Amino acid sequence: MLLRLIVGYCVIGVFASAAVAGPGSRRSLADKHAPAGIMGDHLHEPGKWMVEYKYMNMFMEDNRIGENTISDSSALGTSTPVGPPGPGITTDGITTNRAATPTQMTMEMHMAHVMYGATDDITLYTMAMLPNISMDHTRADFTDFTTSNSGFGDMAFGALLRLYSDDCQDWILNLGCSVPTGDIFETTSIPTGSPTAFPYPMRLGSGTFNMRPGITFKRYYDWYSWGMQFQTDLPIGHNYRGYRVGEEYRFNSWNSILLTDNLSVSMRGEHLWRTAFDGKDPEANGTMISTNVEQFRGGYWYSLGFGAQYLWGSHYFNAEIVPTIAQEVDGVQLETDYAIIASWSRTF
Ligand SMILES: [Cu+2]
Repeated sequence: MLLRLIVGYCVIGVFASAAVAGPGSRRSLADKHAPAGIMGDHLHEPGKWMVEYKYMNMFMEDNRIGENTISDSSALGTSTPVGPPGPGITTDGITTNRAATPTQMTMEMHMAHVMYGATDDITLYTMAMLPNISMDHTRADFTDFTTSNSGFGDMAFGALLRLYSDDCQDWILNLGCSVPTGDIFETTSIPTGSPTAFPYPMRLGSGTFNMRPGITFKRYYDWYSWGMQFQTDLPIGHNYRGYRVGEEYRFNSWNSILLTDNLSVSMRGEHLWRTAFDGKDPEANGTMISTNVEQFRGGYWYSLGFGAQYLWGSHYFNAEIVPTIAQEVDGVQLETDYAIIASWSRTF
């Protein structure tokens, strides 16, 4: 895979403009930001603002146990081990999806992002999120229903600190966090006829304060750049409904190639690890549906991002398509197919 990536870049590189600017203005060209799926990778000069609108839509279809796709009918009433079988891991099954199984889900997210350069070495940011989640289901009698939920999500903010920079590279520490502004107490009457709590993945927030530390490295060359980032999302304590969402750990690496000063293309690889939920919401009945099982939220996902960036004056466009190419879920969960991410930003 790595070899293919390198060969691919060499081919693109032949077509790359030889007349790109020197290292002095290197951070102001089309690859100045990381691909669209990455946050917290760049700083702004003191007194400068950036506003950004970012859109994401993630598509999930079919159920999976571990690494294997299963049919909708075998997802109903499945007895599934807790975690992938392995040395020291119990294979005692949890029987779930007795009432219904999810078959498909889209998670759309509108994000408003503001950054401000406070000093040479510190940039502050905040981000508001509006998730819009829709899930299709099949009942045990094979009738279908769809539930959806949308509203204000958890608000994120933090500070980006420059650890080290020279002519062509940056080390940036992200001291980030989120606050529980997303509602986790909404109900739907669609599946049962009486108000029932939304299952875990359809709730708008985590219900907890989360720490989100991360670290980014970026290096620029004449006509290309690369970077890597380790980013976490760590809930603190339990929310008022008695549970804590899983921890998230993401490792990303990417390359961007300048085709001209104003246009670049990028490729990114993302490893995502999620842990199971802890505690339990007493209203989440895991035997009825798998999206209510705390142990069935963790796993590992590997995705690739193919992106392009376009700089037009002070306007910056950044888009990516992100297929998930490998995943191993704990228990039975919907599988992730792909996401699309697009943003417009402006600095002034
Ligand atoms: Cu910015």
